[in-house]
Amino acid sequence: MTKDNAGAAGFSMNSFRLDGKLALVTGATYGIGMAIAEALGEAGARIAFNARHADKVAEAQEHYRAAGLDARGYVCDVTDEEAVSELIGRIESDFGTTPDVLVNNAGVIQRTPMLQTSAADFRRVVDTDLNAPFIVSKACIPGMIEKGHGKIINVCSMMSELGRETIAGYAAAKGGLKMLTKNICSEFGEANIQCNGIGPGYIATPQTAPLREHQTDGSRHPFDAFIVSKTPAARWGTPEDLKGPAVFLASDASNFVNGHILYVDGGILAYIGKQPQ
Ligand code: NAP
Ligand code: GCO
Repeated sequence: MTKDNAGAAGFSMNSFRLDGKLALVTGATYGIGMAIAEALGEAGARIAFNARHADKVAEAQEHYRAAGLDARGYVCDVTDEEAVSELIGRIESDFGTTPDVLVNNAGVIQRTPMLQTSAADFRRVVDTDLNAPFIVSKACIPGMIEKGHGKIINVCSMMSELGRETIAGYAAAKGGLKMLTKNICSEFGEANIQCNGIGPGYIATPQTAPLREHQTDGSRHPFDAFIVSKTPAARWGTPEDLKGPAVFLASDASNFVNGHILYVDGGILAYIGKQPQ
């Protein structure tokens, strides 16, 4: 049995370590992507990360290095197939290898009623949240096949399962990302590549800040109170809550987990919601 195919017989607590691995985390200049990159780095991986804004990439690189992590940032828009191909080439040149782990985290959202959402707006969200994970996965899979192993983690969403007003493009993209995850699982499982999703619940990041802003009278945003009532844990998640699940799915400990969406939502998807008092 090769190391890459170690099954339950090969398990030890070191199975959760990522020493010797290179992880690419897209959109990791803040938010969930930064938390996941931190976790994979703390588990021993070298980190490559990207985003669109050079100043934020530089700040994040300093953040990771100050935390003692071996990280290198790149300016790259994941919707640009040519730029992504160049990114993987630069990573291979800089690190001497291609990613063992890919986290498709970069994402955007637009909250407008569907009838006020242009086709261009819809396409822009789908381009980043669905087409880009396809593009980046396609750029990383050949290197994983050559190595005989690989881990792809797609950052899905509760909206991979549920809809909500004003986010038609986002929900459509995240639903598609769930199925892309299952398809990559199906097509590359034999190459010892595991592709799974992480489905965060409502997490306190810049992306959800508009849903948590206090009202002019000092009261909580109605959506804030709504989410707390819908969550058994009675709180918003934090990026920290995603660290353990990400390390698990990136490590040998999950070598027989494939095509699975691991929801990290405090139980929202299981709960009808607290009844009004
Ligand atoms: P965020 O705070 O808005 O951060 C998004 C990150 O992605 C930033 O680093 C951003 O940097 C980067 N990015 C955006 N578009 C990009 C592009 N085209 N190319 C490269 N980088 C890009 O979002 P978040 O809340 O951390 O969410 C991260 C992921 O988790 C997203 O896929 C989101 O859909 C998903 N998610 C979030 C929640 C939540 O409640 N927060 C829940 C479920 C799922 P630049 O803008 O500088 O490029
Ligand atoms: C929204 C939120 C959600 C979260 C997340 C939930 O407007 O409903 O932004 O979509 O980002 O995807 O899992």
